This record gives sequence, structure tokens and C-alpha cells, in this order.
Amino acid sequence: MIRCMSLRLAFGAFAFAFASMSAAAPGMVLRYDRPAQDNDQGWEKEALPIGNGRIGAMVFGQPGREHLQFNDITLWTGDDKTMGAFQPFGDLFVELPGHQEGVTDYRRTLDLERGVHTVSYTHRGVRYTREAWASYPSQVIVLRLTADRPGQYTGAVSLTDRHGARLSVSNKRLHASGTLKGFALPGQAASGNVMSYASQVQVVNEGGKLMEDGKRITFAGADGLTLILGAGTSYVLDAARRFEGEHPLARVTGQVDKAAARPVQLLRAEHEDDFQRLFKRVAIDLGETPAARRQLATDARLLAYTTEGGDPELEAQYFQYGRYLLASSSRGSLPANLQGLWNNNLTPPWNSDYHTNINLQMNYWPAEVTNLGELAEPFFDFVNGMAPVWRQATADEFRRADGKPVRGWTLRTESNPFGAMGYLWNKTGNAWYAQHFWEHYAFTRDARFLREVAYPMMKEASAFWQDYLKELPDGRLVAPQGWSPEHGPVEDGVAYDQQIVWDLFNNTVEAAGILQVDPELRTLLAGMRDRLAGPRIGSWGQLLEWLDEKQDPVLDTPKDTHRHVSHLFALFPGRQIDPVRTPELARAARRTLEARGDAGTGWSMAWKMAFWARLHDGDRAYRMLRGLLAAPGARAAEQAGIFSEHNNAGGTYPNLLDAHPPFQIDGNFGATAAIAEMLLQSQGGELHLLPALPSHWPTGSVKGLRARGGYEIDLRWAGGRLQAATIRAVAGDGGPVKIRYGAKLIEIALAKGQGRALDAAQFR
Ligand code: FUC
Repeated sequence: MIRCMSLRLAFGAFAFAFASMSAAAPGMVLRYDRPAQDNDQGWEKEALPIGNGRIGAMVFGQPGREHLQFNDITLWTGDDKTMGAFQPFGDLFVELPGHQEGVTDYRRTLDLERGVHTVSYTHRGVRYTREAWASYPSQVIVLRLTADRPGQYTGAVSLTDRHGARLSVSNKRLHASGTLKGFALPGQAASGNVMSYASQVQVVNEGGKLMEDGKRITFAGADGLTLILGAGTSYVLDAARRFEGEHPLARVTGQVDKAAARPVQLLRAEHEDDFQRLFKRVAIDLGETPAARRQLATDARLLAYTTEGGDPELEAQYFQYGRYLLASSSRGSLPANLQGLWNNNLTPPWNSDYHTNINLQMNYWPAEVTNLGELAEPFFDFVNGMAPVWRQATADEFRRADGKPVRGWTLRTESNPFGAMGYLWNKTGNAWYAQHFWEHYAFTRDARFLREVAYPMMKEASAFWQDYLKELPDGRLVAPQGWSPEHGPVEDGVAYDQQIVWDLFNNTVEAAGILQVDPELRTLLAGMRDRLAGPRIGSWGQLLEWLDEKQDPVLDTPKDTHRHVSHLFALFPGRQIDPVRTPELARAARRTLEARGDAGTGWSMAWKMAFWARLHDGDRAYRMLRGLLAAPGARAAEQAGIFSEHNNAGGTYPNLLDAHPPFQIDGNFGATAAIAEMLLQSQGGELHLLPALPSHWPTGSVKGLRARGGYEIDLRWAGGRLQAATIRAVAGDGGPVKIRYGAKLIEIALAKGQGRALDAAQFR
């Protein structure tokens, strides 16, 4: 607190310079003038997500029947041998007979800043309002129904369960409690999973009366209603307990009891404070949208943007939506999966699991740079929690040259939260995960985290590669039998593996240096890093994807447009290639990207956007954004010649969720990270301001981005040029900091906790 105060004093004048920004900041509200269709299509494309990082719901907003389809991120079938799938939990319905007809002035909104979904409409002269939110502090979902006239609510509340649980009702509360033991997915045998789960809904009325009617609670003549939904499972992230913890019934009952006993205004205020504390750390303004466009509902606006562009406020909102989604799907439990924590399908695409070859990592790309570093904790906990099972699977599979099992653990492409893995091995998954541990330290300078959490993990991943790398006759080291994700043959020394191992060794050497530990290991790993077969340029100027150039009709030719461009890892999220330090390799990366094209599924386009940002090509990154933030299949877009290929694949649904298709959340997270990358980079030991500012954003500002070294940064630009910057040393020890803008590099001294205002003149 004291530190904050002094920081604020130090920035007094500066806070002023940026004060006008929040007023100009574009609206952070998604808005629709009709409800979501209550079916699978509507779920995927129109319903809106709320979540507290553990439980969440898709909200449909039909006047005659509100529907919250809810999930708990830990509800999984499968076990440590069988993949299983992430499961839908159940549904909460509120029937309001008569409200399906004669509704006017309908409005449905999602407020990203407050984390509140609102539906309002007029029916027979009465204005009805419903608000829904998922509270992290109280661990329940709240649905609040009010009207501008008393006594208007007559209807029924019901709860369903998707796995055949027993449903009951008592004391104005609906209960569902069951176990997944013996539960089988359609067409599959039951797994050994004995997970127990429970959900409850308490109905609290103001005025009128409540009655229990079979398995429903009916209400008549109520002024308002508050529904408190709690849900939980017996899952525990502990391999020693076989991931089976306490029965959730007592916990869920306690959470619902406690929330139901408190005034709903307090519940909401507490939730809004909590949510805004995270969300408001970053404000962004990419320019002003013409009022006529701003007035459109979000779905119509997305269509207009798809064909014409010209909506920087929508782009800013899309950036912030990624932050909203992370805060809603990654807190205090398992990490965000392929669909965050939203799923309505017993057999979701790719099990809605943890994919190790891009998807889980991409979910966490925005965390550090957009000032939500603590939201990566579920990912770190997940990795550490799973490691015992992964170690065993790895020891069973991989041997060193001398026949002994390798040390450490590694991964297959698919994984679940009991340690089961599926599909081919993705051996550098361990090293890629390690990068996130290192980056968390790089951004936070949290020495305890480095010593106790990151370094041990990085060291173990390094041990695997010390044991597993193979020496070529010419002395170079290669990762044996790897696969450039989902592309080409399995063979030695694929570029993707080489670059990721380089990244691991490089970061581990740096970490050991900072901690002043393991001097011999440090030397050893530095030596191995330098002997790794490195990035090479091929016959048409491309970056080679495999050790040697392929003689193939498609692979390694300019005709290859595969969506994975994994051999550019070194450019992003790695730091082995960059336009300043390794210009030739950066040119080769550009050549490869040009050939691969702009098409792809959601995550693929988001990754390419980040690649272009790292190549300092803001306009090209922006072009990718246009492709990603486009209505899938919009014919108009094809006519306009914008990414016709994309629009058959990736893109963005009316609810602004990423189309893979179907919905897959990584593209949302990747896009947010890539936009940040266009405005600020810090991977090269310097803060690079506006490294890839597109000509479409001539005027704007961003406040609160984080950079490696423990800095927080505000930027303001106009006419495509930097106007002002503030650098605050919010974490770590401060010290000299190099700051680049264009070709100009300056160095300033910044003490711990101190901030500094810079203006454009300093970069002339
Ligand atoms: C990777 C990708 C697919 C999909 C899947 C979940 O394997 O290649 O496109 O995103 O993950």
C-alpha cells in the first residue's frame, strides 16, 4: 500500500497525462438485440460466456425461458489411462410463461469490465431485467431477476444434470448429486473414473410465494428473484490421491448457504470489485469508431467490420475479450482447456482437453503481457500436479542410449487432468511448458517463484533432453524422431524441436546464473545449446522446417500452406530469431510466412499475427487480425477479396468466440497476445515501443501492459508516432533499462518502484 502511494506521487503529473484516456476508452460491452437461439448452434455462436475460473455458464437470454448451461472445469470422464473428455454439467432454467410473445426493446449485453451479463426487455408495459455473473470470491453463479413493477414474476425454476444424477428439491433449493462411476460416453466403455459431483440452486424471492412442485420450484407474484447456483466435483489435483478428493456436497452446500444468506447487492459489489481489479489493469484505445457503426449490435457490427473494417473500438474490445475470457476460465482450479471452461457436449471436439503442441500454450500467451500474470498459476499447478504421472509414462517409453530410462517427463499431444495422454508424442512439449515458467519469472522477477517453482521444472525438462538428444556424425545435437506438429514425417532434428530445446537450454542457463546455482550444469547446458543443429535457410530463402531440405512435391516448397508453422517458434514465442539480432534468419522466416499464406484455423491465424508483429510488420499483422476477426463464411468478405480461404475455416462468431471451427478458445487468447505484441515487445533485452504499429491505428493509447524485467508501460501515439511513454519498475530491482523506438535506442536508470515519463523528443 505504502509503495503504491509513493508510486502514485512519483507519477502525479503523468497520471494526469493519461487521465483523459479512460474517458475516451471504447465501450467494453458486447450488445445484441435478440436472444441466443437455444440449441447447439446458438450455444456455440450466440450465447455469452460467464465464469469465475472454475465454474461458468453460457447464457442464452430467451425472455420466456432463461437458460444457463453450466460447467465445472474439473468435471471430466476418463482416468490416468483413458483420455475421456471434459463434460457439460447441467442446466439451470427459469421459465416465464407468456414472456415468449409480445416482447419489445430487447437487449442482451456482456459487460467485460464488470463481468456481468444482462438481459432486459419490455413485456406488457413492464420492464424486466436479469443479471448473471460468476463470482470468484463467493464461488457461485448468481442470476438476479427484477422488474420495474412489483408482483410480476410467475414461473418455475428447474435444474438438469447431464449424467443421470439424482434430482431433488427441499427448502427452496434444487439439488443434483451423482457420480461418474460407470458413466459411459456414447459409443465408449465406462472408464475407471469415480468422480463425484453436486450442484444446487437456491431460489430466494422478494414478495409473492415459492412452492416446490415435483422437481421444480415455482414462484407466483414475486417482485424479484435471486438464484444462487453452486457446483463442484471431488476432483483434486493430487496424483498421490489418484485425483480423487472430498465429496463436493458439503462444500457446494456451504457455498450456496453462505451466498444465499447475503444481500445480493453485496454479492454483486464484491464480484465487480474482484473482476475489475484484474480487468482494469489494462486500458486500450486503438482509435474512434464512427457513431453509426458503434450503434450497431455486436453481431451486425462484426459483419460490417468483416466487409469494411473501420471499427477500431471493436478491435479494442476483441483484445479485451481475451483478457475477460482468461479471467473467467483460469482461476483457482485447472487451466483453461480448448474451450476455456465452456462445453455443452458429451463428446466435445478433441475432448476439449489439454493439447500440448500449441493450444494450451496459446491460452496463456496473453497472461503476462496483459497484466494478468497470476491467471497463469492454474497452468503451473497443473504441470506440477501431473508430473508424477507423466514421469512414469515417460520412463516406460524412453530409454537413453545406455538402456537406462531417461530422467524427467515429456508429453503426448493430448492430455487430460488425470495424467492420461493420447495421440503421438510431442516430446518438446515439456520444454515449451518450461518456457511459460521462465516467462512468468521474466515478467514478475519473482525470485521465489524462480527458485522454488520455475527452475526445478526447467532443470527437469533439461535433464530429459540431456539424456535424450542424439549426436550427429558432424557433432551437432538433434532431437531424435520428432514431428513438426501434424505435418510431414517423424524424423531426427525437426526445426520445431531444435528451436524449443534451444529455448529451454538458453533460459535454464540464464535462470541458473540468476540464482547462482549449478555452475557445472550451466556450463554443460550452454555447451549443448550451442551444439544444437540450428535454424537454416533453404533453396528459396525459406526457413527449413526439417534438418535438411526435403525433395518433395509439397513439403518445403512455396506450395505448402499447412496451418502449422511450428518451425517459426524461434521467432515467436521464442527469441532465437529476430529482425535486429538475426536479420537473415528473420528474412527467411518472412519468406516462409509469405508462402504459407494467411489462411488457417483460429489459433493458426493468431500465431501468424504474432509472427508478423515480431517481424515488425504491423500492417501485415493487422491484415491477419482482419482475417481472424471476421464472420466465418461471410460471403461479402469473399467478394471483398479478404481472406476468402480463412472464412471457410477460422474467424469469429457473433459472440466473438473463436471459430476453429467449431468453437475453440485458443484463437481468442492468441489474438489478444498478438495485439499486445504489436504495441510492445521485450524479448530482446530492451523495451521495444510500438514495434509493429499498423497504419490503421494512427492514434491511440494503451495503459498497463507488462514487460520482461518487471516493468509496466503506458504508451500514447498520434499520427502513427509515439507521443509519450511511462515506464514503471513495478517488480524486481529496477536498474538500467534499454528502450527502443524505431531505430533509436536509449537507456535510462530506474530504481525499484520508480516510474519515468518519456516524451517523443527523447527518441528523436
Ligand atoms: C492441434 C491442431 C488442431 C486442433 C487441435 C485441438 O492438434 O493441429 O488444429 O487445434 O490441436
